[in-house]
Amino acid sequence: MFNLILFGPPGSGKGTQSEKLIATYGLKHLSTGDLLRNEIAAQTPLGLEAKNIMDKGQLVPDEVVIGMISSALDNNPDAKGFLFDGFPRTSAQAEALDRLLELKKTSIAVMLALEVGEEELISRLLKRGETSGRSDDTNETIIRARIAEYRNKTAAVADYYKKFNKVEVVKGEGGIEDIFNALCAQLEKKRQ
Ligand code: B4P
Repeated sequence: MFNLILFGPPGSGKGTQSEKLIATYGLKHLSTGDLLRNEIAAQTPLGLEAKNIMDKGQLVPDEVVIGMISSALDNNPDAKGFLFDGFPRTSAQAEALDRLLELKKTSIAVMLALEVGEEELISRLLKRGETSGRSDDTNETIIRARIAEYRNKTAAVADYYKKFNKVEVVKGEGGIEDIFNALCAQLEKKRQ
């Protein structure tokens, strides 16, 4: 089993690059952002609670997202590997993920970390907000709050995986195809 984390701030291209990586490597895509938006669309109690938090640009509680990932792992026993997109976003989530994977006798092979400047992130997300219908993309104050959450709570997750020598940094600015090729080159190194 080959499991990878695609990491980076909001708007760094995680969702965009995940689509291409899963198509190439046949991995199961697990995006906590998508799972939460599915709950919102279905108007479940979890979705209603999550929408309030996401509309403020804050992170949803750890136990909620860890529970969603745990179920998703159980529901995909035949996956040949997972691509985690937008998860883990806190140190507690990272530790929980390690435990869940250990139960399945597997682990994270690599974290690919996309680096993008703050003004580029804001401009990308505002542009997506013009068409996406995502309420967290239309307001610059909310976008800045999401980036602050990333700096305060999520950036440290990379330090956690650095301890195990699992982090590869890739520049996330430029053409989508060029960034994809750079991600694949790092991924291939870890598959050997
Ligand atoms: P996510 O759904 O994870 O969304 P995101 O980080 O905002 O976006 P992503 O990084 O995937 O977007 P992409 O760059 O592909 O999270 C949303 C919210 O859900 C969070 O704020 C939080 O509240 C909650 N949440 C999710 N997971 C959680 C967790 N684990 N714990 C707690 N809360 C959680 O795309 C951005 C735009 O850039 C697109 O329009 C794309 O077309 C464009 N783009 C991509 N690459 C480009 C390039 N190279 N050049 C120009 N534009 C590019």
